[in-house]
Amino acid sequence: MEYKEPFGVKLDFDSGIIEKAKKIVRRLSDMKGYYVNEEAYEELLKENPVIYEVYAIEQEEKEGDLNFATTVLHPGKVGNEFFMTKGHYHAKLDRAEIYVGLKGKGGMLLQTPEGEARWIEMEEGTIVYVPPYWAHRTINIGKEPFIFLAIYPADAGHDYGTIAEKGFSKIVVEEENRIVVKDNPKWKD
Ligand code: M6P
Ligand code: ZN
Repeated sequence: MEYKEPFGVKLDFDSGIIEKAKKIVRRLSDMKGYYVNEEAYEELLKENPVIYEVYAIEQEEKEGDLNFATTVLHPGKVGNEFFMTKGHYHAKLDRAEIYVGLKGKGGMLLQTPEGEARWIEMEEGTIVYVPPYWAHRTINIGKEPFIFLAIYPADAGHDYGTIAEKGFSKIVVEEENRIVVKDNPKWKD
């Protein structure tokens, strides 16, 4: 039997950076079609801000193993819709995930394949259980970076296509200084 080598790595709670992790940067230009207000999207595209960074320590896609990653989701809005991650189902749909809020104010939108949605607010110390089959997207509803840790099966995989095509049934926007979760006018059933 060949055993893998255990290891410890340092997570900087302030910046969200995990040492030795693979860094993924997602800019606005990576998210065409994701936000409802296309005019606001095109306008902000002139600046093409970084929406979020992911610091991931990933293993081979094998059953039983675990990956983990932090995400630093920056504050901002496209029109009145808060900055968010792409969101995904797991390629292996029945794989679950755990999120731990580290910093800032945000939340998670979850959705079943039938489009039934849930919104769970997150802050430092909030642990969110993402059950099997639920798509998940995080959203920054604050004025500071929203930082969280995610732990997920190494063989879960990411299915971005379904969300890219159909979106989530709900969107999270600011209306009269309030955070409102409402029906997505572009949601394709
Ligand atoms: C979490 C995990 C990662 C994911 C990241 C960004 O850290 O769920 O697997 O990649 O968030 O979210 P997305 O992949 O939807 O852009
Ligand atoms: Zn996931």
